Amino acid sequence: MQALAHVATLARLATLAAALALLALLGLHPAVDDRGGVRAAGPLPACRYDDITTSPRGYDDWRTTLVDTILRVPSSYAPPDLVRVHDLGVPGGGFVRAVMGEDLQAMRAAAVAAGSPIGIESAYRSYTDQQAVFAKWVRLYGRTQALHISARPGHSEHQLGLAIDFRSDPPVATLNASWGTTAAGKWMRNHAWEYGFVMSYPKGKTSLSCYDYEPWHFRYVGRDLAALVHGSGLTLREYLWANFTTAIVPPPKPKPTVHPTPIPTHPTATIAPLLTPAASAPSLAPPSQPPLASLAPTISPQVPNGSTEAPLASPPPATQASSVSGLAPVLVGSAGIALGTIVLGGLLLVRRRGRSGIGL
Ligand code: DAL
Ligand code: ZN
Repeated sequence: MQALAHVATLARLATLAAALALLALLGLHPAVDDRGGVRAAGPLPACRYDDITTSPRGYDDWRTTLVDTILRVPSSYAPPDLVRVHDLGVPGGGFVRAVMGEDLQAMRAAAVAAGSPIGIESAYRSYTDQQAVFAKWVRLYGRTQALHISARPGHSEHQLGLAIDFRSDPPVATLNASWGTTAAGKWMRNHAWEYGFVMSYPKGKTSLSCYDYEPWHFRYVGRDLAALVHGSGLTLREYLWANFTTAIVPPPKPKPTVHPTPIPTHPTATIAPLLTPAASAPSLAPPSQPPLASLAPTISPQVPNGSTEAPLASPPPATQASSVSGLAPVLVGSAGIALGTIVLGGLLLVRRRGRSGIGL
C-alpha cells in the first residue's frame, strides 16, 4: 500500500513538472508570491482583443477582478447583490452592487457639499445589455472606432456591477470628454479615490488602459485598494494585473495574411453598404473554473512597463466608391437620395450621443 502511495505522489509531481515545463516552453513564468499564490504571468499584455476568462472572478473577489479587452467574465456573470441606485438616494437610474452602497452615498454627499453634485448616467449592465450598447456604437461609428470606446460583451466593468458612468446633477456634457473640465468632473478626478472609486480610463493612458479617455467612468474597488492604486500612479488595469490577476494570457496569435479583393475595373451596379453591420456576439465559452476564493496578496506598486497599443482588431470592410457610370439616371438619383438620408440620419444620431443615456 505504501509503495502505491509513493507511486501516486511521484505521478503527481511528474504532472506538475510537465505543466511547469510546458509553461516555460511557452515563455510564461507565473510569479509565485511569498505566500505561495500565483500572480500574473509576465508583463502587462499589450492591448489587443481576445476572449480569455479572467481570474479571480468570484463574486467575493469584486475588488480584484480584472476585465479588459483581453480578459472577460462569462455571459452568466451577474452579481447577486444588485441594489437600485434610486434606493440609495443618488440621482439617476439602474443598479449597482450593494458593496459600494455606503461609499456611493458618502461620495454623493461630499460632492454636493463641495458644490459639484453628481448623478448616475449608467451603472450595472448585464451581458445582453452590453451586447446592445456595443452594437449601438458599432452602428454609429463602425467596429474599429467602437472598440476604442465600448467594451465587447463580457469585457465591461459595467457587467461587474462595479462601474458607474457619472454625470453632473443636473446633467452637463454627459459622456463627453469635456465633462472632465466641469466642476463635477474635476471633483471626481480629485476625490473619487477617497470613496473607493478609480477612474478606469484616464487621459493619456490609452496605450495602457486600452480605451479612450473616459473622465466619467469609475470602477469601485473599495477605499483601501483605491488609495493604493491612486498612490501608485498606475492605471487600474496595470495595478490589478500586476498584483492580483492569475489568468494566463498567451502571446497573441499571428494574424492571417490578408489578400485584398481586386476592385473590378468594369462598371457595376453594386453599391457597397455605407454603415458597418452590427457586431455579432462573440462566442463565449462557459466558465472554466469555479469562483475562486478571495485573495489578499501583498500589494506592491509596480513600475509601468512600456507596453504599446497593438493594432486594433481588423477593421470593417472599407466602403468602396461605386462605379455608376453607364447606369440609368434614375438609379443615380435613388442612390443620391439614399446616401443623403443615411448621412442626415448619422448626423442626428451623433447629435443624440451625449444624451442617449445608454452609457459608455
Ligand atoms: N466604455 C467602457 C469601456 C465599457 O463599455 O465598459
Ligand atoms: Zn462606463
